[in-house]
Parts: sequence; structure tokens; C-alpha cells
Amino acid sequence: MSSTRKNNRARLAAIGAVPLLVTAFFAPLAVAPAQASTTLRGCTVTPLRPSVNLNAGTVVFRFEATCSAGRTIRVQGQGWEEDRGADQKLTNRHTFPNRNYKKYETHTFRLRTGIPNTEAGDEEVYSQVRFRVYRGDTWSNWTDWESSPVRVIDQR
Ligand SMILES: [Ca+2]
Ligand SMILES: [Ca+2]
Repeated sequence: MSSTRKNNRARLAAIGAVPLLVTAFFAPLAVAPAQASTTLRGCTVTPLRPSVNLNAGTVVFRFEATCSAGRTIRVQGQGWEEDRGADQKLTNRHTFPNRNYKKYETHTFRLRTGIPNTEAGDEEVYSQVRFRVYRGDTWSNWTDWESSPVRVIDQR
């Protein structure tokens, strides 16, 4: 291969690398809302997109909590219906029983309610979660509330 062709190839490779870097840099921002997690004191909690059980007529709000050994976690969750203006409560704020992690593992907390019909057309349901962690004889403060992705329930 001539040195001119090598140089051309190297230049093309360099040009090609720029869009890749841009994609890699921006992709986490674009993906973040679908996978928003909060980490505190060795526990990571993610509010998952709600699931819908049409047979049971329920919406299931799910909160996935992964902790290292020796942590105890207290989780609060709440279900919402998204509206322009003020969102509507679908559940009261629910405090789950404390969960003690004897080893590193993941547990999913679930909160159920009936499928809502708050308006003409589709329903847009999501959850919020916050938590605190007990470790070394003290409780942390509550985290900020974190919202799950929205699940649209087709009611056309
Ligand atoms: Ca709505
Ligand atoms: Ca509706």
C-alpha cells in the first residue's frame, strides 16, 4: 500500500471517530430518563416502568433495590397518573417494611392498584420512589424522589 493511501485511510478513520465520540458522549443523557437510579450508602434504587396486568385489572409499580451486605433499606413508593398541570395520585404514599440485606442482592418492591380511568383517552401512569439506608448505627436522610418512566395504558 502506498503511503498516500495509508494517510487517506488514517484521515478517514479520524473523521469517522468524531461522530462516534459525540454519540458516546450524548447517549447516556438520552438514555438516562428510562433508567434513572439513585445510589446511597451501598444501595441503588431504580423505579421501573409500571407494568399492567389486564387479567387482574391492576397496575404494578415496581421499585428495584440492590444493596451490598449489611445494609437495611426503607423504601417509600407512590403511584401517579400524569396530567398537564397537576398529576393525580393513584395510591397513597406507601412505606414498605424495612429490608435487611445479608448479602449483595436485588429485590423488587411492588405496589399495586386498579387500572385507572381518570380522563377520556389513554392513561399515563408512573411511580415515584425514595429511600433511606441504615448502616453503622445510623439512618441516612431520605433521598430525593425519583420518577419512573411512564407507561401508557391504551383506552382509546
Ligand atoms: Ca393523563
Ligand atoms: Ca382514560
